[in-house]
Amino acid sequence: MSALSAPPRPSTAARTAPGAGPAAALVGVVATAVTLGVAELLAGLLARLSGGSGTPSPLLAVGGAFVDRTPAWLKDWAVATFGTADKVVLGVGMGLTLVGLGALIGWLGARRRTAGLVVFVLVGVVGLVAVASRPSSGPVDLLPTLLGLLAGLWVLRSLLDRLTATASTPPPTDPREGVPVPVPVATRRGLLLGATGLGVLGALGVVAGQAIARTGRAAQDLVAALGLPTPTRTVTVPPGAVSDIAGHTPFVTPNPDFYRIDTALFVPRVDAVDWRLRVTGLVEQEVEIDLEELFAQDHVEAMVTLTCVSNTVGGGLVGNAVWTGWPVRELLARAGVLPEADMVLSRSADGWTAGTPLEVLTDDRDALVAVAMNGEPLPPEHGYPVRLVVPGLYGYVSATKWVTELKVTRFDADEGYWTPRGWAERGPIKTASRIDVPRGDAQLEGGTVTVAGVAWAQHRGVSRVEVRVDDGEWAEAELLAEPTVDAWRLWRWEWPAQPGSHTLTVRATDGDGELQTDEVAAPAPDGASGWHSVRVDVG
Ligand SMILES: Nc1nc2c(c(=O)[nH]1)N[C@H]1C(S)=C(S)[C@@H](COP(=O)(O)O)O[C@H]1N2
Ligand SMILES: [Mo]
Repeated sequence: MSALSAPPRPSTAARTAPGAGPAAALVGVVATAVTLGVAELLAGLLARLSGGSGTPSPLLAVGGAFVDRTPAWLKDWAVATFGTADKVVLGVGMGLTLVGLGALIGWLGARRRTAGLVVFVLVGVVGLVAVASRPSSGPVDLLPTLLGLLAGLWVLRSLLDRLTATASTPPPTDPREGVPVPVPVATRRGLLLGATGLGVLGALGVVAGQAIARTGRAAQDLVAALGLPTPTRTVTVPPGAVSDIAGHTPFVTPNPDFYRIDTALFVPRVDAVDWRLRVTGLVEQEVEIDLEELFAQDHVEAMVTLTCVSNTVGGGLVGNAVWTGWPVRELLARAGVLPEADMVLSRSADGWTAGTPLEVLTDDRDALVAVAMNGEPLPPEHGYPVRLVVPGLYGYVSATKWVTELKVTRFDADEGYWTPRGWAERGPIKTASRIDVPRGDAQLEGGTVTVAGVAWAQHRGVSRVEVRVDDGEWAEAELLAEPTVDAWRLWRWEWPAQPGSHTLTVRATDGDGELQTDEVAAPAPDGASGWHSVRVDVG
C-alpha cells in the first residue's frame, strides 16, 4: 500500500488512544484465526475427497514437523513430564504460540503496516514449508494453506484500515457551540464485535476441518467382515501368573489401559480394504500382500510385553498383551532375504520407521505381523489394522504400528526414525523391576506388609527378584508363574515392617543369571537403568 493512497495517517493521539493496542492485537488474532479456519476447512475437505490419508492439515503439519525435529533430550523431558499427555501439551502450546504471534502481528501492523503484513506472510510461509515437507504431500496440498493465507491477509489489512479510520476520525465538533461531541465509540465497538465474530468463525472452521478430515468416508471394516484369523497355537494365562493384591499390576493389560506412544498427532486412519504390506529391498522377489491374504496365513498367539525406551525407572510405559499374528520370518522367507542384509526397516502408513536387526525377525522367537490384541482387532491407536510385535526390543526399534512396508536392508545403509534424533541404533530391552505396592510415600500400619511388583527382561525371562529394606540384606521375593520369557513376571514379598521411615528397593536377575544393573541412566540413548525404590512410613 503506497503512502499516497493510504487513508490519512493516524495522529499520535489516535495511535496511543486507550484500547488501540488491545484492539490491534485482537485484529491480528482474528486474521490468524481466519487463515487457519479457511486452511483447515479446505484441508479437511481435500483429505476427505482423497480418502482420508492425504492432505495434511497445516496445524498438524507444523506440529508434526516440530515433533520430527525434537531432540532426544526434549522428547525425554516431555515424556517424563507429561507422559502420554505430551500431545495435548503440544497442542495447547501451539495454540498459545499462534494467539501470541497473531497479537504481535496486529500490534505491529497498527504501528507499521508493512512490517505487520510481512511478519504475517513469513509465519504463513513456515506453515507452507511444513505442509510441503510432510512425507505424503504434493503441490495440491499447499492450496488450502495458500488460500487461507490470502484470506487472512485480506482480513488483516481491512480490519487494520478500519481500526485506524475509527481511531483517527477527528471528534466531530458541534458547529454552534464549538465544543467536541463525545467520540462515537459505537463505530469501534461495532468493528471489534464484527472482528470477534470473524475470529469465532475461523475457530469453528478449524474444528470443522479437523472433524471432516477425521471422519473421512466410512471405512468398510474389512477386519470385522473377514473375522480374525483363528490361531493354530493359543496362549492360556496360568492362574499362578495372576495376582489378586490390590494395586498390583494386572498380568495382562486391558487394551484401554495399554500405554500409547507414537509420533502421530492424530491416529492414522488406515482403510483395511486399501491396506497392503510390501516386502522390498534386499530380497529375491518383492512381495505384496493384502489383508485377505494375510488373514489366510497360519497365525499364532503370543504373549509379549512391550516397553518404551522412554520409560523411566519405576515408570508405566510398559504393557503386556496376547497378540495374534503371522510370524515375520515366514513373510521374509517368502520374499527370500539376500545374504548381505542385516536389518529390516519397517515403515508405517504415516511415514514413521523402525530399524530392527534381521536376526530377531528370523530366529524362532514370536516376532509377529500382528492383527489382534487380547483377542480383539488392534485398536486404532495401537496400529489397526496391522502392526509389528517383536519380543525383547524396545518399541522404537521394532513395534511399528500401521505397518505398510518391510524394507530388507543394512544398518550401514538405512536408519530408523529415532536414530538420527539421538537414540541408539539398537534397542534390546534392559532388565527392569518395579514396586507397585506399597505406593511411594504410603502411610502404613506396622506388622506384615505385602510388597509386590513386576519385573521384566523380555526374551531372557526373570529368574529372581530381591527386595531390600533401607541398607539391609537382600531378601528373595516370591515369583509368580512365568508362562513365557517374553512377558513380564509378577512378584510379592511379605515384609515384617518396623515403625519408622523406610526405603524399599527392588532388583531383578534375568534368565541368563545376569543381575539388573544399579547404574543410573536416563532413557536416552538406549533405555533407563537403575534400581527402583519407594519411601514409606510405618506407624
Ligand atoms: N507408526 C508408528 N509406530 C510406532 C511408533 C510411532 O511413533 N509410529 N512408536 C513406537 C514406540 S516408541 C513404541 S514404545 C510403541 C508403543 O506401542 P503402543 O502405543 O501400542 O503401546 O510403538 C512403536 N510403534
Ligand atoms: Mo517408545
